Amino acid sequence: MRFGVKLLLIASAVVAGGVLIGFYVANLTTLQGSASYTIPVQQASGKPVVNLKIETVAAVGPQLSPNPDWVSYLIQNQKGAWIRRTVWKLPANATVHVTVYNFDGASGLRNPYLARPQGVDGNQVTIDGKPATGIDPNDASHTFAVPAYHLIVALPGVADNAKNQCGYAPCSLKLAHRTIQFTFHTGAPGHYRWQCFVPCAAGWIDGFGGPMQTIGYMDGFLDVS
Ligand SMILES: [Cu+2]
Repeated sequence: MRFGVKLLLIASAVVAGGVLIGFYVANLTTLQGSASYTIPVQQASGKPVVNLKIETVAAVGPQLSPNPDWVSYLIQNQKGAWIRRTVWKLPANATVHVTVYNFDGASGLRNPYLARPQGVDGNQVTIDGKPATGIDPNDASHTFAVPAYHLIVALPGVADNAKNQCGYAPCSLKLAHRTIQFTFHTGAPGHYRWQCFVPCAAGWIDGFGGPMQTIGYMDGFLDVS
């Protein structure tokens, strides 16, 4: 084979490989349930205020995902339904009041430092109505973290022996859960990653595969504009 032909074949193979990788990445970020959800905005003293209601579940269930056993975040839409969307459109310079209902048990944090809330008002949260500036790292079920905002909140888990635990999501508030509330502020417009840092993906290598690295489950984006 002539050198020129060989070179052309190699070049086409490299381009084809690149295109396939591109499709793979696009698939991860678009097809895996990453459609965005626009959170309704209210105004208080002329400033945008958003109420974010989310739940974290041990198993997302067949109703909400082709991967029913995956651990997941869900967001409540305006009709009160829990939907699997983790890309959230938020206004810039807004106050965001977050309520997380966690239905999952504890997995524990690898880094105990992450058990102290940071990047939220007063660097404190309320847990089941009581103010807290940290939790036992072993009790962490998931974290809500926005690295660009230096924001991290560890969510304590439901006790192993709790009655009425939720099997498959969507989980009703009548079932055993923890309620974690905090407030943070969006700044300039941008596309900010958020994610869980607890190795909560049971059955995956080191607990960090599958739902921990797929948009639409344990991570997403804040689209601030
Ligand atoms: Cu998690």
